[in-house]
Amino acid sequence: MRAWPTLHVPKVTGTAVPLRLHDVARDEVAPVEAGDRAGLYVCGVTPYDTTHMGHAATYVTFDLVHRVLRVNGHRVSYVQNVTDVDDPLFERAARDGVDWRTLGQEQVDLFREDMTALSVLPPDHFVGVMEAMDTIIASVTRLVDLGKTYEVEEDGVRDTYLDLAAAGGLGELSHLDRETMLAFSAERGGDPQRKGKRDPLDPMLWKGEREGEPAWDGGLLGPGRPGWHIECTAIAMEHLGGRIDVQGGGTDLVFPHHEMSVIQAEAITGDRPFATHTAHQAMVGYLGEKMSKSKGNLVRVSGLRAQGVDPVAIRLVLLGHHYRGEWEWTDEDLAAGVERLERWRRAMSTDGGPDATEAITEVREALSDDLDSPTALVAVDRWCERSLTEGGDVRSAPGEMARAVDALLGIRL
Ligand code: 5CA
Ligand code: ZN
Repeated sequence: MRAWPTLHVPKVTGTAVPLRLHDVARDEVAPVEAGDRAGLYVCGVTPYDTTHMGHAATYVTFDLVHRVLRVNGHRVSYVQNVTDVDDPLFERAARDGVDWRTLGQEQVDLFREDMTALSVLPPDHFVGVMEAMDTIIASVTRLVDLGKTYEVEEDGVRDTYLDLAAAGGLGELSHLDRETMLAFSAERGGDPQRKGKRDPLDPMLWKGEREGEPAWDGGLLGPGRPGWHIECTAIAMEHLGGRIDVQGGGTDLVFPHHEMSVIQAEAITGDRPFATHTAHQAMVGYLGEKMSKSKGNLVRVSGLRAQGVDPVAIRLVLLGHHYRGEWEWTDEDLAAGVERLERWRRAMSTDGGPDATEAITEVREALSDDLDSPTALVAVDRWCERSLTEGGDVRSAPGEMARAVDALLGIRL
């Protein structure tokens, strides 16, 4: 599907600092050793109740990965999916008495507007499940041909599962104990209780058609619809091949979603690792709990925009928190973001200032050190403070600083 408009990424003074990023599988911060072309896959929204601050934090975090790689001279191929066929989407549509396709489309439109407002660079491929159906069916069929699947039949309906024992690799990404895996599987769309499965953790690849549910012709798989994890595996592999540099999403996706996506891709290619880095945005909370659609404790980007809040200030609030630490959205934080933006605007609209070279290097270094955006913002704060209190006679400095924060932080003054 159509993504959202792209943005110019200005040139930044100084030299590239190679990106180092935490990899969940290795549990260490390691260099992203991308070649000329870097492949980035980020799990996209299930289109209802978008875009809340948790979603926004995730996409801004991976926008930093995108920007740092771009500024460092890599060409980035960025792919993001849209889970436009999914039970929670059907349930919401039924609750509200609307068609699930209409709900999905409206919410994707809203998501595009929010991403544009937040200056997130668009993916090169923004792919809905419905439009990727053939690719997904081909991936499941390949796993069947490889003998890594089995079927469970109930009331004449056939479901196809991945056979984890045949595929291998369980636990190598998440490092969770089995009890936690079982709990997460039950909480996050799996069916560990289901009778007839070889391993309760085996993920469903193809769900046979049930009455009243949408279904597609799966060829030998029969009519039905895809399981969740195989969608991301198939979409990522179609556009980025059998190896990607960075796989991203929120920490709620580490298990089973990312673990299964990786196992499936490796089962298809016979090669590993599928993702050289898997990185996760920590959960953003509100009023003492994880901000989530199911709880309804949401602060939406569109809601704040409607109140007249400058989306650049929202982005500054998001960047003020390191992606690996959990945090809560508060009004005070937003007020501080609005103030910070106002100071930056004042400092960068003068016709001279203190030399910006060192501050820009600090921003590059902080971001390349596992996306340390809070430290990057403080480096810019310090330069702005000096500029506003002491002034400076380097005519090009405010412009250089403005271009650096635009290119690297996505802050467009
Ligand atoms: N469609 C699937 C991924 S294939 C999905 O998880 N959709 S979602 O709409 O629930 O979430 C979209 C993205 O936002 C995911 O990467 C998810 O991990 C992330 N996310 C959801 N809630 C939060 C939160 N409270 N804090 C941070 N990130 C979140
Ligand atoms: Zn996904």
